[in-house]
Amino acid sequence: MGIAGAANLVCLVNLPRGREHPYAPLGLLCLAGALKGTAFPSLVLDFELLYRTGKLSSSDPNLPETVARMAADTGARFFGVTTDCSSYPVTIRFCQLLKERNPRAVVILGGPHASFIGPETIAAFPEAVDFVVRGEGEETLPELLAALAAGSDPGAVRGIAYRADGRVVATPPRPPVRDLDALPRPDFTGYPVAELLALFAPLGQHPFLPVESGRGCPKACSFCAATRLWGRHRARAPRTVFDEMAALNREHGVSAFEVIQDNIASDPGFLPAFCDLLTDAGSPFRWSCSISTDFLDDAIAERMRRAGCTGVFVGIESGSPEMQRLIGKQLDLGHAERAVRACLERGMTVGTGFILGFPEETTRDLDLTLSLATRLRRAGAEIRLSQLSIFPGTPIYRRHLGEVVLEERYSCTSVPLLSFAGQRELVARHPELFSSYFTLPNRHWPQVDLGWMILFFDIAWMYFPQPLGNVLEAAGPLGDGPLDVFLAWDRWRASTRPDAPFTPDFVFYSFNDFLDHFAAELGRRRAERPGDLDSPAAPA
Ligand code: B12
Repeated sequence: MGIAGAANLVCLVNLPRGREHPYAPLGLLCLAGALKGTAFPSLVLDFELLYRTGKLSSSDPNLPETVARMAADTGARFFGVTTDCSSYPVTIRFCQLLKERNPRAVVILGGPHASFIGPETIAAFPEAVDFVVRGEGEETLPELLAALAAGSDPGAVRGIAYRADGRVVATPPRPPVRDLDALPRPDFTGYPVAELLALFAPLGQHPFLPVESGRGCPKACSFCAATRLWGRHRARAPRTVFDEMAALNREHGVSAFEVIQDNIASDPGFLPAFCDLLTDAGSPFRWSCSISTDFLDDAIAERMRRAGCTGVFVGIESGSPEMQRLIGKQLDLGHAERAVRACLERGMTVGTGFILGFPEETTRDLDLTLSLATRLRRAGAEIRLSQLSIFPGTPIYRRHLGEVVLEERYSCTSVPLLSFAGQRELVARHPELFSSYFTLPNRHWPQVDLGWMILFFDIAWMYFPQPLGNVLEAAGPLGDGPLDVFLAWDRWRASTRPDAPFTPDFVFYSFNDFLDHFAAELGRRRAERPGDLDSPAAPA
């Protein structure tokens, strides 16, 4: 790190999160690209990578202090920290500790979480955070740094929040970057790419890097902040994306990519042209992407496969047409199911995301979601169930923030890797900042623990998809859906293992016992209602 200690050094910080895959912090690398050649040299300090490579230990009781010391030791004058919901408490703690060590440090937050709660963050933690940048940072950050270095009024910089004369000020929003192709490439030069790529082999995964295809999404779903974060959706030119892949391939030997955008088909013209470009070049890369099923059919799936696409992620969210309408996603669920199958039939992996816990969701909606997920799992898709998280910047946050409750266990999208003394009190005091740690009660459901429900289905779908399917087939004629099966499991757990730990291992190792218990229960219920039912298959 030759530039450490240089005047005007900007340290771009990614705090450790304990993610499921190794990931390059693309947003910070974009900022490094934007600062290249300016008066503000930057370095990306990726604590997630240090954690994954064993250079930081999550069992270090002083991990927040260690991380703050390492950041302070760079000698940087400016610190730009990227934020998301699950790392926000530790982000605040990190900034406090950094400022204690180096009171002259200028701390700037940005990213999808802080963007929506800039003034609130600065008002709550004036000792820790100096500026919050809203939305895209490539133009705002260099402008802000230039204003600070020149000692001029940052009030002229659009898209920031800060404190002036004891008041919190938010400047007018900055319009979205008009031409994404004109942005500098993400700068990987100071980043230890080889170390990151070496992490994939032990996980049995193909090493990949992220490339952006564009920003934003034409939809405005009630739970998602993407549309509000990025403003108008914009695509990059297929050729720019292809050239970036080719350059990363030349420079780092990587031949697989995750194409980053909430929905690669946001601009309907991009995807066909991108596929053709790759196919004409001999499909040199493997790639995956997120796509809305609206845009996915046999023809486009075939085009994607030929172009090297090996996997897609689709957010379906709910199996209920009524919920599709209420959350504003408006998917045609029959089409969604066919779209998933079109990809699976072509050998692609398909990850499907579902959300449980919308405030209006009834038990019937929930059953429809769990049934659809079970069908897709049996067809070969991977299922990711999430508890509804309340993100700042979303309609759900605006409507329901006043109703959230802090359960004993945090909401499962926000289990922090780093905890520190006083974290729970900090979270409890600021639902407006840490909303994703809270739960939104649902009036229509029985009192169920969503954490257990998600753990139950995760394990069942991962390891027991066939037996679970058989159970559902056997329970169906008795009027039971997947929710009833979970409730039966939950009763069985409460009566036989009331102190069971909340762990995947517990669900896994007790699953066969539950199946035996449930088969016996179904047998009893059938016997009580002879003649009502055809002779049903016993669950295997
Ligand atoms: C890839 C991805 C992931 C990857 C990891 C990403 C990574 N780099 O480490 C994985 C799959 C692991 C992941 C996981 C999760 N993710 Co995610 N993920 C994304 C996704 C699709 C792309 C991120 C990206 O690279 N964007 C492109 C770069 C260029 O954008 P950027 O990072 O936002 O940076 C720009 C600006 O935000 C800003 N900026 C960012 N940081 C900073 C810092 C400073 C100082 C400044 C000035 C500016 C600035 O400038 C950058 C350039 O313009 C985004 C959606 C999206 N389209 O961005 C969601 C997104 C970030 N994820 C989200 C969520 C909720 C999650 C999960 C919690 C989901 C879950 N169900 O568990 C988990 C978190 C797990 C964990 N423990 O951390 C939300 C975050 C919402 C929030 N309020 O925090 C997003 C926005 C999706 C959404 N539509 O809501 N995710």
